[in-house]
Amino acid sequence: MRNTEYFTNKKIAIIGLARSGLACANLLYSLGSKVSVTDNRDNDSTRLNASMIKSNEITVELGRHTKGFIQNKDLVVVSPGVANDAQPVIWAREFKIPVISEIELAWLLCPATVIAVTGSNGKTTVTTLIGKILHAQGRRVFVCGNIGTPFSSEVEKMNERDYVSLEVSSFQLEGIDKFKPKISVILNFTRNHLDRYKNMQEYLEAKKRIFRNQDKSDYLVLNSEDPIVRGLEKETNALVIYFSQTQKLNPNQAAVLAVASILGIDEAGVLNVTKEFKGIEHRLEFVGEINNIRFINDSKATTADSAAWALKNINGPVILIAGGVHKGVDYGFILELARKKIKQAILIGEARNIIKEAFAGSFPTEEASTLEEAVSKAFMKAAPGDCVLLSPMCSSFDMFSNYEERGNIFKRSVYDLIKNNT
Ligand code: UMA
Repeated sequence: MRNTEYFTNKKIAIIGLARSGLACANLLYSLGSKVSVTDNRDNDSTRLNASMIKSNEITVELGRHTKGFIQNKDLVVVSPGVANDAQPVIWAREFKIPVISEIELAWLLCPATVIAVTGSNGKTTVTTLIGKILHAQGRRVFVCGNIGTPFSSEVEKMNERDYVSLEVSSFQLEGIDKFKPKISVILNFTRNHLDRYKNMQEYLEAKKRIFRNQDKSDYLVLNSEDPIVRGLEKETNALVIYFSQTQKLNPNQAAVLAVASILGIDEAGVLNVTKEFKGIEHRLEFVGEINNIRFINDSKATTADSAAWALKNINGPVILIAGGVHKGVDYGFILELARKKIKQAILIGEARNIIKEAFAGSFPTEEASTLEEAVSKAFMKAAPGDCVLLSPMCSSFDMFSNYEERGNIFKRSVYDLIKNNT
């Protein structure tokens, strides 16, 4: 790692004690910082994380944030799920304490070559494929970030010959200062996160921070078919490389090929990996089949755009399970496609009434109070040839800890159905 001495003896408050907060706390403690962590939830998951903190010298505040906890700190590190207008962030600004995001912290320490991938859809697939391609070339690569494993939990293991394939979200980019990837990728830009941003422009401004510090020694890989993304060429100092889908390659694979060419890897090196790639967990993941009824787990789809991608890629009538925390997006814009594909929707979570209204008159909807109940209702409505698809279009936090837990519960319910019906 580099710059480690900067953190020694610094008083640092971390906001949020989920995956990112826990990783930051343990990392900073090992660098000799005086660490404290605050989380406004006091529940099983924050208590479990508190128990995984390396030392009782790290102070933990659960169930609330207090001003005194932030006061007199040298630095505040925020978890991605903590918005810019959260009370402890406001206090930090009042006290003129610098506030950075978890990826900025890891970046400051990172000696490796960083390839950062953002966009509204496809980030996880592209980040994973870049990792696999580098690995196949015998290079050591860490695949982390928004994909699930915090950057700050991996950085201690890295050296200057290594690579990082880093999925970055707009939330993580909000709190960067010096973050400067060697290669940045922007896949696409569509409606998302309007619960956090005032409008699409504010969301785009956050995404654009991925290339804000890049210079002409760096690369920015842009989707030439996305009108908003294409236009970003004017705003960067990095060398722009465009990608577009071809008959042979879908947009994600085309983006990966562009990154590979910068890294000196030829097309064969990419195709060997993409042809073997079975996809990622919770993204259009085939779970099982009963009486020719297929079950697909697309729990990672937290936007209507992602659900639209799933619908386009599935053959046969769909029984859709959707709902969760409403992210302020308009579900109506997928209606044309949804009417062609969806036979029935089963709605769960906080957003169920909003989605029900958006879908009214297009196809029947029903509600379920748990995901298990939704799976069993969907199965009862399905006929041979149909597909039961969990593609929620919403975040998971009203009913689950994260989308992985939601996907795992879906899969478990399907496995139970298979056991009882075959
Ligand atoms: N909290 C406070 N005060 C607040 C608000 C929240 O204390 O005012 C607490 C919450 O109670 C919670 C913690 O802060 O305990 C927030 O944690 P977090 O939501 O940042 O959760 P992590 O487990 O650290 O997960 C984060 C990313 N989560 C979000 O961006 C919401 C994960 O992305 C990421 O995988 C992980 O870091 C590791 O890098 C998930 C995600 O949903 C997949 N991302 C969004 C998306 O893809 O659409 C952006």
